[in-house]
Amino acid sequence: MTQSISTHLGAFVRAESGRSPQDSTLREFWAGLSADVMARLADNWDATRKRYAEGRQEHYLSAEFLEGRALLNNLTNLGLVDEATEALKEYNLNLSDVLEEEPDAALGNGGLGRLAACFLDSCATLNLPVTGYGILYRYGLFKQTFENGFQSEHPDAWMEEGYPFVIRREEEQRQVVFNDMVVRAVPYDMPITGYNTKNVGTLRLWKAEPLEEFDYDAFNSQRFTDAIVERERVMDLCRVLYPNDTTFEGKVLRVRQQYFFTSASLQEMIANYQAHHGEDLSDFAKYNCIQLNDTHPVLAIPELMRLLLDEHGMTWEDAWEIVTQTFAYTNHTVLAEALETWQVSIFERLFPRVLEIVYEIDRRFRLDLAERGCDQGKIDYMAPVSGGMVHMAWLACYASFSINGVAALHTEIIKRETLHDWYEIWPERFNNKTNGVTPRRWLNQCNPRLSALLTELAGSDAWVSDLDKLADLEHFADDPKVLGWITEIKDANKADFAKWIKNRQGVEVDPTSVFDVQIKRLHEYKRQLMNAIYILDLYFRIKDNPEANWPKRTFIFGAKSAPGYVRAKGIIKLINEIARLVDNDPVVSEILTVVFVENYNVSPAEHIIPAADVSEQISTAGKEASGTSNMKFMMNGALTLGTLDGANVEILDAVGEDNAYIFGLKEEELAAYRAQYQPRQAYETVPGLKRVLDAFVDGTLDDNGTGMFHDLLMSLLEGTNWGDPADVYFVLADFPAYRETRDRMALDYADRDAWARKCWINICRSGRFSSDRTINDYAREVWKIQPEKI
Ligand code: Z15
Repeated sequence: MTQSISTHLGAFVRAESGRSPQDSTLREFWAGLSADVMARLADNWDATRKRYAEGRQEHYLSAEFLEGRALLNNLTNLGLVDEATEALKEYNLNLSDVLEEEPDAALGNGGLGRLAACFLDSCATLNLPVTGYGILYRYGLFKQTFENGFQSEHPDAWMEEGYPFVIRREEEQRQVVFNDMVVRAVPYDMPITGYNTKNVGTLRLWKAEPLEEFDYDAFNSQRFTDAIVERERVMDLCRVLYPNDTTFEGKVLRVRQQYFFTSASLQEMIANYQAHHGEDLSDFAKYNCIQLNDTHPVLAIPELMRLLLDEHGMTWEDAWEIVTQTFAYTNHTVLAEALETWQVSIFERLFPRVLEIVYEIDRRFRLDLAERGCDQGKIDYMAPVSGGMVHMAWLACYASFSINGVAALHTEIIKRETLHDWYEIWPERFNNKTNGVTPRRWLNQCNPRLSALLTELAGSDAWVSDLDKLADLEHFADDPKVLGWITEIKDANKADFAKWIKNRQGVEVDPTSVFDVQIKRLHEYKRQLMNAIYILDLYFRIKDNPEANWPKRTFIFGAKSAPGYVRAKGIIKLINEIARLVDNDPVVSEILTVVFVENYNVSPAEHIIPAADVSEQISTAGKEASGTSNMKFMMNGALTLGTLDGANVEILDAVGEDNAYIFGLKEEELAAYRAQYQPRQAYETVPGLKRVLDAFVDGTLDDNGTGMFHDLLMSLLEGTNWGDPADVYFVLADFPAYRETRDRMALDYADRDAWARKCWINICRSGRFSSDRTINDYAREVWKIQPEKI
């Protein structure tokens, strides 16, 4: 199709609305324009799929893909943004208004799911033969509202009103067999377009459906309602995304989901192999590599064994050889509460044959380790099955040829601690792949002003798919004219944000204030509580001395808490109460504003990040495996206020100490610090701290009688009765250094040229945090795949 958008838009909109375009809604325009985009990419998509099916491929298995919106991404990649803008003008519509109609595909919780989405974007752009496999959740991550400052959760039926970017592929369905049900797995494919390429990759999301449209027996024997109930039991399988980030919840339905999508994906890989390379599966690993995104898809290991043994008649030895050359495992966390361990009894109930295979892997593992001279204690600890539990990470480490962490520090920690015993035996399996983010969505699309400047200064847009090119622009850091433009662009982005948040939540923010942002899942280790304590302390300091020359600041939060994570919900309520306290104070509200963005998600992030001045990356050292918002902020010219944790370490390495604000205890200092740490002493002696913490419980802040704020205080001062020490995450220990650094940062902002210079250096040195760099490293060092340009 070579005709312009305006030629067909009316027809596409009519097909959606059944009305004239003049009478159609914005939503129908969104659907119509999206349908046009799908029509335009169809042939290239088909050609890409056929091409990839022939050669060596990588399969990215992930329980989560946090895609966000698709239309602008696809319009940009197809070079259609200007045409679409013009076409909509004929109907007196704005492209940005139409884009805002699109629901976020929030099939992920946070960093891990968004990473998978960035990776697919890079694979498409780099023409790499990679396919993503996941689950078509009917309900994505819950929608968050605040009711009197408390988080409440609402279902996100994101595709109930129709979603144009997935295609059902009825003819490619598979069967997944559980002990107690047989399920049809129907693939829904989402096209993944790339920048400056015709290649279109695929995200394949499986949907569970009953084997037969109706259970005719049940219908005919007057058990109509039973038949309906049985159908719903199958549909339950992919009904909802579990809303936990970095915490494990051992629900049976969850393990069903995991087996469902891994089994369906493997069956497809085998069928595709046989269609192209013959019945004999000996060369399976030559043509296929599977990346396991955390342990959620680790059931693929015993399931591939089962398929090779039972369905394809292979010997154990041959099958194991293939399995151990196929799988690569990415670890995303060192938090103990995230480690997936399933009760043997659950496996027994759902898929006894898979359990049998897991036991056999376990038996051979134990023999293997005994032969290596390991003692029984060590063998029992490392075994895939022990204490009646299946340890998914241990299984992954044993069967995978590659084990990687997601930032340099994180990889060192898993080698030294979390997976140390495996590292001792198989050091060659371990490697680091520092995360990255796609500069298409996270710079080119979300920050058009800055992107235009980069393109103008660079003389082309080549930086969009080769972010290292920005390094050539660093000399403009000494050009006062350019520094002025950087400041103007940031101010314009902040004014846009102010309009957006006013319209969304009715909050007024001052675009001339420092925008200080922490957006990420709510977790104690991420220390939103330390941020809140700072703001409350600042509030009291301003009350003490209102005449001083306080810089104006806007504190922006975005965070969802897992619905069952009571303490995290307490922190949300606390921040909302501090926002109210500040807002109700006639003096302080002239200087400070606290905004908690409701329902934080990918598309809000696209509004927030380009407007940020300060990027809060304040996790307890050693706890944040990588972090990825830190990279998005850097690319958009916000300065990092952070600890030496995760990828912050590498950001500091890239920009140097003059261009980042680093504070706090280091990971290697924490153990010794813990031995003598007395949070209560910090409470008594650190100036201002007692006043702030007492305000949790003395009536200054109101938790509506829930006791939440008292619990937060106790978590800092007393520890818990289940054995955690007080202040597990060193909030009070790091608070003085955090306060000093953050204060200094706010003062530094006043010199806008000096500040802009730092921002520019951050932007120009962000090349290594493009997911293109990450994916090239995976492709070369782990997947051994080559670009296949159509
Ligand atoms: C998740 O979002 C992350 C790790 C996990 O183990 C789970 Cl279950 C979810 C995050 C890490 O917390 C974050 O540091 C990292 O940047 C991200 O994965 C991508 O690797």
